[in-house]
Amino acid sequence: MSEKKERYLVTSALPYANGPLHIGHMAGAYLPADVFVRYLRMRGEDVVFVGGTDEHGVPITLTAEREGKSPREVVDHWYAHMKETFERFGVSFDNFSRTSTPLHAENTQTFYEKLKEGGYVSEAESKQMYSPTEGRFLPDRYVEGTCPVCGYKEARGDQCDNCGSWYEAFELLEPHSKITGGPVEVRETTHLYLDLPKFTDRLKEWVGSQEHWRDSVRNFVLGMIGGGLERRPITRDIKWGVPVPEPGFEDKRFYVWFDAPIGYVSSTMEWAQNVGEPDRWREYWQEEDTRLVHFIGKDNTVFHAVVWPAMLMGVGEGGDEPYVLPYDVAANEFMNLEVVVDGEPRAMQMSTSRNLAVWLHEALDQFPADLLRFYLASILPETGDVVFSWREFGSRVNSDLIGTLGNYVNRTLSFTEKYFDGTLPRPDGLTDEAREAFEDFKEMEARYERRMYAQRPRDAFGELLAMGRRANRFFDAAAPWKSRKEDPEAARGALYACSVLLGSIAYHATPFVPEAIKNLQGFFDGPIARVSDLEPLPEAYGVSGAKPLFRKVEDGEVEAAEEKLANAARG
Ligand code: B3M
Ligand code: ZN
Repeated sequence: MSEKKERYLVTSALPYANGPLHIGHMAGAYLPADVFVRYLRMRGEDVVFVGGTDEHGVPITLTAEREGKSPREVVDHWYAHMKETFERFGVSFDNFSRTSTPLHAENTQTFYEKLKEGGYVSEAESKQMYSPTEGRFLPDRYVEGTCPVCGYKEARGDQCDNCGSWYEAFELLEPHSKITGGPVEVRETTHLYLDLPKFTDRLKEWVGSQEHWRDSVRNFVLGMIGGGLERRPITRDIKWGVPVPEPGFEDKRFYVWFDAPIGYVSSTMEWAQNVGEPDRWREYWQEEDTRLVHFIGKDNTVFHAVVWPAMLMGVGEGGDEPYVLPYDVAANEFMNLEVVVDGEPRAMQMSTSRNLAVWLHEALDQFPADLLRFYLASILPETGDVVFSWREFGSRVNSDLIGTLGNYVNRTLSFTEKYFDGTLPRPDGLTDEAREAFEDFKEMEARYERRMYAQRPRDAFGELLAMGRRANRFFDAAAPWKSRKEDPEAARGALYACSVLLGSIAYHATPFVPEAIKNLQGFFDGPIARVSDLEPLPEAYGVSGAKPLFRKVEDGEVEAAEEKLANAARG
């Protein structure tokens, strides 16, 4: 239980605005954050949840070139698409921004200036591939050639897909541009570097004391520091991105991973402006007692748990503009897909280029968001990789959501409406069975809360299902279908107790299936509250016009969804 109210700033990774969102995105960085935030709000915590799109870097320019569009056209389209998808899925950002705003460019440059003042930026030359016909330096991903190790002809700029070797682009034989096919050559270029080694001791001490972090994240970071940090380039030879305020850097831009995390700050500033208190972002970024929690996919760990904290340390130095450091970096594992080819299910890695993915906007055309949220919450990749299966989606929804939770709600409400005119006054006393059920609920509520505060929404979800089973057991034992004839007052009292449990189930279900609980409030008249907080018990509960909260998933729907994936896998 949290006695003291905290101040939370929660972020979800900023997805590149270059394509649609898929369920893997959702399970990694958005649904767990949203569930956590919704619960914090219900507990009365002070919380701001920010997000936005990442609109710079090679991922954007490559998409633009492939599609014959400008980077601006690409990001405008996908920003709007992603924003809408997040809304449809019920991700309740307090602000959803984007990194191509003037405010964000200004912030990035300010961060840079402060890091430079602190002595954390240096300049150095390096070798880079240059295309004379295009008149520009080419990022590694734009270069192809013959593998220096195995001779494979279509090796990528930084890695060979045939033998797995890892090398620098200038080591390729007969390198050429992936865009024009023309030859490329090696040239010297100058870049700015962030001096990470200078943060080694501070990072080590700080990470070492983060005992509440997930072991996987902490060990990763400590291992990296142990191996020795290196300077990292923070500029690129590219035309799309935040301009670098240095003479001689007019044709360069900041590296996307330099500006992207600053996007969290920019989004918070935008939020503060929108709520009419432009200075309030400072509370969340600059007051020591803020808990800054970053939800990300594990491939982004190094940037959030090493580079970004170093930037925050460097920028906050000097005292006038201190920055908080992340309280937690909730890095999640990956989600694979179950693909059924010729009756054989197997787990496959998602591949957006092969269209082997479950696109969220398409899934939302077919199913209500709550059903998808429910299933994804049950398999969140908190501790290891997981597999999304349409078949399991159908069975989880039909058995756990509808069979356990929905059924409990339905029978409590329909009995009340049908046999007791929809009104349940508080009985004079509680039976021992009701008292016991209440006590069990209080324990489950406390466990749910601990798990949620520890950023373990999947474990909290398990507690919600346990509540559903416990409540059904109480209902079965009270057997109101029998007692309503033999002892109507006892039946009414039992249904009253059932309603107390129903209010608690609804409360704890809200972060996972918010839409359904909103609908429930249209026909259930009583507190959606924890049993632990019901003191005294309400004078009455009422029901009128109850409807089922969830719809079933049909076999045909599962088969159609499976077929779509199988087709993509066959190619
Ligand atoms: N856009 C990478 C990704 O979408 C990157 C995250 C930025 S978080 C500041 O996986
Ligand atoms: Zn090779």
